[in-house]
Amino acid sequence: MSKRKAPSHENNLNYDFCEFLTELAEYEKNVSRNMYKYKAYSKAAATLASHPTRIKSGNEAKALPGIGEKIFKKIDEFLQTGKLQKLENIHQDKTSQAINLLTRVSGIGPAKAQKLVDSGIKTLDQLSKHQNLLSHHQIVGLKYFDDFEKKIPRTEIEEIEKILKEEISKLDSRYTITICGSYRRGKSESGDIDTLITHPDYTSDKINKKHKFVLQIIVDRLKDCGMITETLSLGDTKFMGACKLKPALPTRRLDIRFQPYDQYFCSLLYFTGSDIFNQQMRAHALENGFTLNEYTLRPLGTTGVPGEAVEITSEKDIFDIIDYPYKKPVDRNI
Ligand code: 8DG
Ligand code: CA
Ligand code: CA
Repeated sequence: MSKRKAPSHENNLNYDFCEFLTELAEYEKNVSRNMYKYKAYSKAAATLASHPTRIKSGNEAKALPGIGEKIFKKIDEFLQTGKLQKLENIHQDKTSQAINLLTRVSGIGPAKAQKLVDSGIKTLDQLSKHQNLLSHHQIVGLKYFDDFEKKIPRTEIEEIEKILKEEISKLDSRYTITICGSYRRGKSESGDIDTLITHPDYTSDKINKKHKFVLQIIVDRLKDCGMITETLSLGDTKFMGACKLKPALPTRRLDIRFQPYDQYFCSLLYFTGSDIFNQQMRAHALENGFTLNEYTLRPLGTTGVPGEAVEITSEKDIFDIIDYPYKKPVDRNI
């Protein structure tokens, strides 16, 4: 994934709070590695992002779900002083700075970043002199550090989409290829290219599960035509890599998922996001007795054990079944 960012600015009257809460969340995830606190800050940011009015005091925020004492005090501090002392301190801290920098390299997670910092590596220059400590994914991530942080204009993704569709349909015209993520949500630029592929012959039941080489064949085809230039990782259903449309353009991050036909709509919904939209929709599903993930929607029995996957024939089906108002992809930008 591209690195997590604050909830979208659009229609968000509490954007500045979301921004500092997301930064605190990132700090907890990357530096303290406290996933509990990370989730608490992320949840608070998501709540404020979708709140229809501007929050005027910590006290007002307190009434909202997921806003506890620590967070409403921070909102007050921010409203009164225009900043947060905790973040000011973090910005001054050399170890935090180094960990934040290193985790921006694709493939380097918080634990790896901490290890590198412990062994004295704090800059990209130092990192490039110690590539023996890195995996293939991390070496490629470092090589394209600048390129991978550049946003991809929508028009470029449109061209890439056309080529992906042309090339893959040469293998078999029955593949469905959809670019998801921020592109499907109508954004004018994206961090990477999230491609979802399915085919009616591949379903999740045992007999049709044998799609081991399908993604490999697709990736080979895209390499042969010059589109895919790097592989970060390749499994049966998930490819992470890079592509390049023209020599003069940057190398772009490309993710491909190959998903069973019967799970296509849950995957489409998940892979379209946004991340925060997904969290809210999954929470709503749970309140209505369903568990929703990137593969299936399943009812929860009285004991809380998920039942058989519900048959889904469209993205809208999922909304209808959990009784959530339908939102078009462009309205999922939270
Ligand atoms: P961007 O690339 O333009 O920055 O935004 P994006 O397309 O929304 O983000 P992404 O990081 O590429 O993720 C694509 C979708 O995957 C995202 O919109 C929702 C879904 N997703 C989650 N949670 C997670 C997660 O933890 N990791 C990844 N890789 N994807 C996630 O809902
Ligand atoms: Ca992605
Ligand atoms: Ca994306």
